[in-house]
Amino acid sequence: MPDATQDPTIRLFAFGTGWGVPFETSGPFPLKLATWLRMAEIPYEFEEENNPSKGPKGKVPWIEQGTVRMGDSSLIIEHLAARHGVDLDDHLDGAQRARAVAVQRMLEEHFHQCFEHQLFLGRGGEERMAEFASALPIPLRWIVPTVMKRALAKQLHARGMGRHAPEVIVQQGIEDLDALSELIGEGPYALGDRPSSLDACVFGFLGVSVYVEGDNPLFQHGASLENLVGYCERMRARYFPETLTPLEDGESSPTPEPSGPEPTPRVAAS
Ligand SMILES: N[C@@H](CCC(=O)N[C@@H](CS)C(=O)NCC(=O)O)C(=O)O
Repeated sequence: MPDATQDPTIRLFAFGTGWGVPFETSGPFPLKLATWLRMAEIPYEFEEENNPSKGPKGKVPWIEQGTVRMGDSSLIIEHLAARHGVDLDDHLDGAQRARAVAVQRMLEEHFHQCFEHQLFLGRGGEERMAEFASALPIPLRWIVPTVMKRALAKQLHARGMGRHAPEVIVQQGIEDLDALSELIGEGPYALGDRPSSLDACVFGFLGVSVYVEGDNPLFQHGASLENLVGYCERMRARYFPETLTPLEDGESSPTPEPSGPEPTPRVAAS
């Protein structure tokens, strides 16, 4: 096995966060990668970068580590898993692995389009775009919203999703979330009792959906699915504990969840 202990620290480049998402990034693929790194206990430094075109694939996330520059969350995970000798899936059987591929494709190839559409072109999209742009220097702050919205609409149209009416896009996203809710059930993880790499992907997408503030119908639907919110809270408590509000003096400890090994923490209002 290669010795990765002397490797320089991984720098993870991705969009920053916003609209109530309590993690360092509000991008699903970046949150997927950050989650996987935490699950694999590989340290990284987060670098906010709101210009994906600087990355090797023109998308976020990407990593830099010494002379290595690499884009695409799945390829990065594959590379780091080999380099660090990590296998989060060694306990899975064939059917679980097949289910993982199907769920990952649903989220990354289909739900992602509904998500992006609603994030910036759906209800509340103008406000979220303005919040995103407010982190940029002038004159980019004035130019980027129009350019980004146009590029996103063009991309979604080319892929077919953007040709549907907004209500159809919302409905299809809701169907994905409902399917995920059925598949996960009480979990406690995406494939049962133990976490696997699929959890990085599932949490990447849910973590940037269920905490979104406002009255967008897709994100509100996610927030209404109790088992998915419970799942996010478990993942958050286990892998992103710094995002939880510490208990005040005299407050009682968190109540353990009957179905899962992790406690349900009291969370910050986000
Ligand atoms: N297959 C890529 C997808 C990355 C991706 O779509 N990233 C989005 C943000 S979550 C992005 O960079 N969008 C900006 C753009 O397309 O210009 C991965 O797994 O990393």
